Amino acid sequence: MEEDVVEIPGEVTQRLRVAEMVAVMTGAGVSAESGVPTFRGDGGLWKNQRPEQLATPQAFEKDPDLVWEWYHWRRGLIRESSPNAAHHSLVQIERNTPQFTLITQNVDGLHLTAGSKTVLEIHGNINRARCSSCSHRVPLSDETGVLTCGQCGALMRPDVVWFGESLDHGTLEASHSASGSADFFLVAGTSSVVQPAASLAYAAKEKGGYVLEVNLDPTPLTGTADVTLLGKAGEVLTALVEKTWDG
Ligand code: BJW
Ligand code: ZN
Repeated sequence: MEEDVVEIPGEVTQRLRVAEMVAVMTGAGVSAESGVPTFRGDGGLWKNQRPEQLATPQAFEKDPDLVWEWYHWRRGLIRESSPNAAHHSLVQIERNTPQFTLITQNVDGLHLTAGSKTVLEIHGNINRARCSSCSHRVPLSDETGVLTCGQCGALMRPDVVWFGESLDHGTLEASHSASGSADFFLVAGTSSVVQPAASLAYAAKEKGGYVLEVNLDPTPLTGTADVTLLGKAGEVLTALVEKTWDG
């Protein structure tokens, strides 16, 4: 059977090859080929739960057992997964670019496992817990149940950003700065509906950056992006790297 070949327009590779500053925004679609479920759309939903139902401070206040159970279950899945071709391609892009910042909404840590160096995890990391009272942080491995703080005894919570919560100020500042100065901004595997993450591509475009979107389907960003390549992130990004630097 003939394999599908992803067509990468020459304009895209040309722009990427000459870019001084590349910024990338990734979302759950980039980890989908590692077997990590996305939040929305077909095959999405973690354990049939909408993120709006469990990824909130209100849900945690009401039922910390349920929320912790959900996160322990997700962490177990993530522990079994490994980076895919999309993560590896982004490592290659970083190596080939003078200045590079990878902004990720993903909490699975797979970009760091793959070897990306400059990574801003704007929604936190599921493999850490932090105290809801004193901000003490601990790495997690195979814990179960509700966790309490070793420093002050208060409830620990996953070290992620829930709906209605502010993103870490410094991380958000760094993301704005990278987006605003990027001459090439790549948005991959995100539905581009969650703020403030979704706004960064528009900011990059306004400042004159070239915006490439990679997704299985069109998103609200598609009308604004310079080019949208529809396909699996692993396949499209592999083809992008090959065509940009290997011929
Ligand atoms: C593939 C693929 C393959 C699949 N290859 N592609 C302004 C306007 C309106 C609302 C707001 C606003 N400002 C703030 C808000 C409220 C809210 C918000 O944005 N709501 C919207 C839903 C409307 N934002 C917040 O509350 C944020 N806080 C904030 O702004 O604080 C200040 C403030 C507070 C209150 C009021 C106003 C201001 C915080 C947002 C935190 C989001 N947290 C979560 C959970 C993290 C922890 C956890 O993991 O449990 O982050 S929600 C969830 O969504 C998670 C994700 O990072 C995030 C984005 O999802 P993502 O990555 O885009 O995944 P999907 O599943 O949506 O999409 C996958 C995509 O991949 C799809 O497009 C597929 O097609 C594609 N795909 N396979 C390529 N192989
Ligand atoms: Zn504490």
